[in-house]
Amino acid sequence: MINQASVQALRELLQTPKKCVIVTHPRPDADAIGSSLGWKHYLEKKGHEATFISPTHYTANLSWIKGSVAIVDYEDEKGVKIAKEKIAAADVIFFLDFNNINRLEKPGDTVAASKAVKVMIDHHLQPEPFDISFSNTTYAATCEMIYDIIDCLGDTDLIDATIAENLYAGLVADTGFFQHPNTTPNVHKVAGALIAKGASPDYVSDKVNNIFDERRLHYFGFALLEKLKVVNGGKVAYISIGQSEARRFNLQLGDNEGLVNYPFKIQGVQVAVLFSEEREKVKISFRSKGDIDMNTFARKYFEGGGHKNASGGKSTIGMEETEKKFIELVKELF
Ligand SMILES: [Mn+2]
Repeated sequence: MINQASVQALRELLQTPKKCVIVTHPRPDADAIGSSLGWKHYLEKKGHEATFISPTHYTANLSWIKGSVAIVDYEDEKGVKIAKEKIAAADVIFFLDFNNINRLEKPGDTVAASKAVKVMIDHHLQPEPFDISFSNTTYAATCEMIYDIIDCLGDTDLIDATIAENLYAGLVADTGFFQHPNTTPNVHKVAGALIAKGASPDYVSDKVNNIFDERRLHYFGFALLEKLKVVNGGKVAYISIGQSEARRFNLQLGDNEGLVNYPFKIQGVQVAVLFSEEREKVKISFRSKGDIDMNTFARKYFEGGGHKNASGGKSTIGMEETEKKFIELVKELF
């Protein structure tokens, strides 16, 4: 499953101690942070220097992940300075859990200009070319790929409880606690290996899952009671959150995480969507069951994309018009 030519190239590249930088996508999730920290800890064990730079802040509910204190935050003044130094000195830059340098936002230009060898490890569609690429959409999580790459390099002995926990976090998050269709035999194989290496499934699942404060749970209650609409004969459900509602509940980065999945609790719902109004656009999250392709739908109509069952998009025609456009176009999916 892992590209063996890329493994060989990586093995040669890492034969002597290297200065490594790891970057991931903005507003990183558990897979982005778990894979980046797991890979950082592995590289350090191999005698390399490794710095993990997050292009933006990450949500406080991920700060339990071991090693997160060392994350260099590019949205932080001190972080930018350190990041620029590390990028300038880097021999290798690893791109984890995304596959397009343009997505990096603020550090994008500095990273793109670097002469370092660029290595991408990611499971999303439509990658751009890198010096060394590990791109495979059959993987559920970048964390799962990291495990298999370490395995291909013959180094599973180096996976300690910290690395195991880092990787397990992304694995449970990106498979929805082993409930999404991407939960393959390999996912369970890797999960089993990580538990054997010291990852605690109850601890990690509790940390990933039970992260609300009272305000946020009330917000979900409000969204489900007042804002949920079911259309298309019960097959499609969506929730739209306006800016005034976001203010009312004092919404913070990451507060909408997971809300889009709740409509699937209704039997028969096959497409669930969250519209959230921002200053100049409406941000959209698309989710689907089975063969319904939200990646193509988001690309075609809402300037976005992602995976078949989970993708994102945006719209600049306002909330009301966006909802209308969506209700009309979503019929095509059935
Ligand atoms: Mn991922």
